[in-house]
Parts: sequence; structure tokens; C-alpha cells
Amino acid sequence: MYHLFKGLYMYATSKEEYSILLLGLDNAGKTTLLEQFKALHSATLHPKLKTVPTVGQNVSTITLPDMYLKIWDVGGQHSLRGLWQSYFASCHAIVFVIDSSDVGDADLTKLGDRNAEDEVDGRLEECRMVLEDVLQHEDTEGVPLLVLANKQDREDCVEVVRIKEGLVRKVFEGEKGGAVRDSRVLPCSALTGTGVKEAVDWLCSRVKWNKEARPPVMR
Ligand SMILES: Nc1nc2c(ncn2[C@@H]2O[C@H](COP(=O)(O)OP(=O)(O)OP(=O)(O)O)[C@@H](O)[C@H]2O)c(=O)[nH]1
Ligand SMILES: [Mg+2]
Repeated sequence: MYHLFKGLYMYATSKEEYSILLLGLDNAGKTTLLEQFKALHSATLHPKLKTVPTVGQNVSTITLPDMYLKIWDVGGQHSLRGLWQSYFASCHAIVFVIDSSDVGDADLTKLGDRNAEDEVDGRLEECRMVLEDVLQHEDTEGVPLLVLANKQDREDCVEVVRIKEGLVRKVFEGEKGGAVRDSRVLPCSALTGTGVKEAVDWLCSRVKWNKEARPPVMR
């Protein structure tokens, strides 16, 4: 009898848990974003906006009414990117964070036609190659992708529509774009918190939508 009640109690109180992987170049704003995610669903927590470059990973679980989101923030420095693939098989969605103030003054239409010396003013090409590598990996096949055009509070930022048309669309249309998947490009500022709720809302709906392909863990 005890076991029956325990089983019923566990069933009634358990929730689905989905893992979200934050990726992007170093300095893109991933750790700052994680702080905003944590603060969004807590009445008392204030986001810790002073960050240091991540060596390794930070992980936090946020509790939503109908699910847990376990968010993995991994270091974006070049030497650490090789570790990302070990998270691919178990994640339910990927957030690729872009520093919108560091993609150059961006004639984004010329992406891919540029010479190396054209890139001194931004990291657009690096961003493109890193995103392509992620999407091309077999373990990310079909995983929903949210691209966040971060740092939209900065005066020198590139608008989200230009990042969408010039970078993300080209990656998807290119031969390294990878398999069909749910994707969205949204603007945000991890510093001010603008756009963070919209990002979480999109992630929640998409992981649920994709749950047959990538089932959640019950907690
Ligand atoms: N203005 C502005 N600054 C931001 C924003 N998001 C992050 N920053 C700043 O950008 C710098 C890097 O932020 P992090 O969150 O540490 O970047 P990261 O992507 O975690 O970097 P790595 O851990 O090295 O991969 C910090 O000085 C942040 O305060 C933003 O939306 N607006
Ligand atoms: Mg970090």
C-alpha cells in the first residue's frame, strides 16, 4: 500500500525536465543570460550581472509551472568549444547567443564572399562557422534552435533583422545548414533583461512540441 501511495504521489508531483544548452562565442553574454533566466522565475533573486569568462560550465534549473528547465552555460572560448559536443545528445534545445555589437559594421549580405582582412571589425565569419559546426553535428539533428541577437541595448549593435537575414538564413540555406528543425531569431539584452521572457516562452513551447523526438526526463 505504501508503495502504491508513494507511486501515486510521485506521479502527481513529478514534472518534465528539459535541458537547454547555451552556446556562442566567448563574450557573447551566455552567463549573463543564465543569470536573467534564473531571476525571471524567482521573486527574490536578483541577476548577478558581473561575470567572468566561463572555464567549464555553469548549470541551473529553473522551475516553471509545468516543467523544469535545466540550463547549461558552457565556456565559449576557442579552446573550450571542443567540449560542446558532449552536451549535444542530451539537450532538448540550443540557444545560440550572438553579440550584436561584435559582428562588424556588417554588410551582412556579403557574408561568405569576404576576404580575411575584411573581418578585422567583427566576428561575423567566426560566428557563422561555429554555428554551422553545431548544426552539422549528428547529435543536434532536429533540435530546436533559438538564436539570440544579444546586446541590443548597445548603440553600436546590429539590428536583429540584419542578423536574421544576413547570418542565420545563410547558414540554414548553405550546404552545412544541417537538418530541418524549429528555429527562431529573437532580439534581447541579457544586461537589461529585455527579451528574456520571450526567449523562455519560445523554448518551452518548442521543447514540448519536439518531445516525441527528444523525450524529457521525469523529475
Ligand atoms: N551591453 C551589454 N553587455 C552585455 C550583455 N550581455 C552581456 N554583456 C557583457 O558582455 C560581457 C561578457 O558577458 P558573459 O555573460 O560573461 O559572456 P559569455 O558568453 O558567458 O562569455 P564566455 O564565458 O567567455 O563564453 C560582460 O561584460 C557582460 O556584462 C548585454 O545584453 N548588453
Ligand atoms: Mg560565460
